[in-house]
Amino acid sequence: MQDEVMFYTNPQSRGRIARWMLEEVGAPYRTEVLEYGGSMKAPAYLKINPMGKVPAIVHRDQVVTESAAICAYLAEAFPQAGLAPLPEERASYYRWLFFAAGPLEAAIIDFKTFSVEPDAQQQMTVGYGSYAAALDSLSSWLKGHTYVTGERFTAADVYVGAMIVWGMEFGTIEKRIEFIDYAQRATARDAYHRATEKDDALEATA
Ligand SMILES: N[C@@H](CCC(=O)N[C@@H](CS)C(=O)NCC(=O)O)C(=O)O
Repeated sequence: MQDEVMFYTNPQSRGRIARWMLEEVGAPYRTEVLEYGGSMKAPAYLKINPMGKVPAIVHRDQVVTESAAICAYLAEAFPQAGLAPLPEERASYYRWLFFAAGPLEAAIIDFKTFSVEPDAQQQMTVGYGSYAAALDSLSSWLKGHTYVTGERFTAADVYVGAMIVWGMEFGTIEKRIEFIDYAQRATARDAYHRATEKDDALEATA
């Protein structure tokens, strides 16, 4: 199919973020489910993503890995969806997209998954400072903004939204009122429901 996106994923993975974005932009796409430790680490897939991780997409012979990059790429490759930032939205779009994919994700994994907490000295070096500081930073921003860039839903909300929605579900993000309200807005999207249904169905057959 012309302009088709090849989508490599596993329903129990960050691939759910990429699928949500694929559904948002209405891209024609084909899904290949990879198995942990199996096809994900096989030579054929390592040629696409040498990390042997999902998600990845291939579009117009180009590979994109990293969920946040996939969201940003698809917003630009399918501009008719209106999810790329307008010039006046770029500052907060890039700021929070990179914040979520970098410091915030590292804070969550270190503190909540591995129970690692940097001391005061180490907090000056580590990009997220502390889990509490990273969460405070995002929640205070969302207190004054309907979406990441203001009043309009963009690709940054798919990524930040996914982190908040699934983080609260898995207990890695505190259930603060700003996060709960924001998650309600994000998960009200039709594309979120379509993506969730498809991944849940795949998970049920695994
Ligand atoms: N930074 C990457 C992380 C990708 C990642 O770690 N994916 C996990 C699943 S959520 C994976 O494929 N793990 C399999 C492995 O490392 O063998 C992203 O945001 O896409």
